[in-house]
Amino acid sequence: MNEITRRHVLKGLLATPVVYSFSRPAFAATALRCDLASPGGQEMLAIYADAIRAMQQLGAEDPRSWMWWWYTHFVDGATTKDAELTRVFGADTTSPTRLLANDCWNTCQSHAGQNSNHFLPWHRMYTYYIERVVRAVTGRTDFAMPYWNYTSSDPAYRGVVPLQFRTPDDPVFGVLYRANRGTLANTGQPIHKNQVGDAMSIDDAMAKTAYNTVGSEMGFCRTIDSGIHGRIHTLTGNTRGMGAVPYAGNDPLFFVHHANIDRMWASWNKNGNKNPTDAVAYPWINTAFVMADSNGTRVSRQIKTLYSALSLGYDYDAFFPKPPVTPPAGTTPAAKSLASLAATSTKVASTNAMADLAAGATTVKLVRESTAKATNVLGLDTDGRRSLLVLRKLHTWKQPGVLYHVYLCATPNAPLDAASYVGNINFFDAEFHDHGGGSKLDTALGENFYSFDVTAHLQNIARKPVGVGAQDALFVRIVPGGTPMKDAGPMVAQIDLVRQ
Ligand SMILES: [Cu+2]
Repeated sequence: MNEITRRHVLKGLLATPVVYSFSRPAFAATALRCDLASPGGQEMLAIYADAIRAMQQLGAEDPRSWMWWWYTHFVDGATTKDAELTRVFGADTTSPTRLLANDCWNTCQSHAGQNSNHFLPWHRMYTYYIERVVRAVTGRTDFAMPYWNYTSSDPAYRGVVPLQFRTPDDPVFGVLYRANRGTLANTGQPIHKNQVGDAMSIDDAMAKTAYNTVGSEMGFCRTIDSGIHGRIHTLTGNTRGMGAVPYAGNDPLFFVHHANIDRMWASWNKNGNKNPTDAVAYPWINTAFVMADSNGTRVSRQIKTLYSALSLGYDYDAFFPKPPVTPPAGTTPAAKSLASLAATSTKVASTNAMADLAAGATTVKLVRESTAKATNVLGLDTDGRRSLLVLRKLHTWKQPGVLYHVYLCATPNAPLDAASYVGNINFFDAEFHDHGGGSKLDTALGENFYSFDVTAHLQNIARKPVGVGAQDALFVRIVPGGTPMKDAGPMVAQIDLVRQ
């Protein structure tokens, strides 16, 4: 810590004294998590800043320290969990706190090979327990984690990192600043400003009706995880911050971002969508995660006990509405159950080479499977099923720091216009890292894929005079939204066209 930083820390402490208190009665009423731009949210943000200042002064061996909570997500990418356990706790491997650290650290789900359905519950538990630590270290038992409303319809807030997170010299809020962010993020510009489409939209996710993946179609959990969640990470932080899993938990933006992610889940449930409860079909709902409670004790919770914010004792001041239901053109959704759709999932085309993404547009050819029926436009049929473009096995050596925009075209040089725009992908959860067990590439990446409904795109191609070529081949074009980090080496190993 340099002198200037140290002075500000001290000044900040004087401005807002931190009270360490464990004797107050537990907060009983429902805690209301608010938009951090609201008056109540601003008050909570100051408490959050006080807490981080206090937590940063505690050593990593303390389950209330900032480092403990950063490491619970993932240990500093410059070192390893084992090395940090030894550095922090010494040679004695039997102390209860060390054993707890061993159970807690590096457990973020699902960015290193775990079941992708774990993403929402693990992060709910993580945000919930750090909220309790904030209460403990500040004595503010009324604290509720405010959320960063980057999805706000107000352009002054949409995609804009709140001012308090980018004022390094502020005696109270300076602690929320991190230099390891993108320029747009730390200068208060919309982080999605250079992207095509609307990268802050969550309509795709909110329209999902299944929590988990069905056939080749992403469910709600995966759509949030690899969609808006990954986009916010990629567009706010760099390879030493929010943009990379091993550093993300060190940016105070992390928890206000995840409070908003959690609000999306609570909203999706409030809109009538159900989390899986059948432990035979979905055995992962009994999986338990371990974290430290605010008094340093070990807590273990099964996923199915994390389904309801209200039963955990908190609520939100506002929710996302259900997006208007517009069944994709050419489908007969009413007659088909999700299970039957999954059972009839058929691959009709695939790429025969991996897509190594370049600094400009990368074009890959989708070729009709020999077993697939010949139709007027590849993948377009009248059997009532939808056509999904599925991008699998994303990998990068380091975070490229940009979104990639995907287009589906009839010819390799077709214009990259709104009609051919499919959506965006990011590589937040595609960077190889090891949870400490020496896991290999395949298992470390886990279920890492995107699927986009391209039925309307194919119908659009069919309306144009594209020639006979579109019967046998289509072209996927992938374009970075900005200048990717050099030597990141992002790739998509497999792209398929699936009818489901
Ligand atoms: Cu995250």
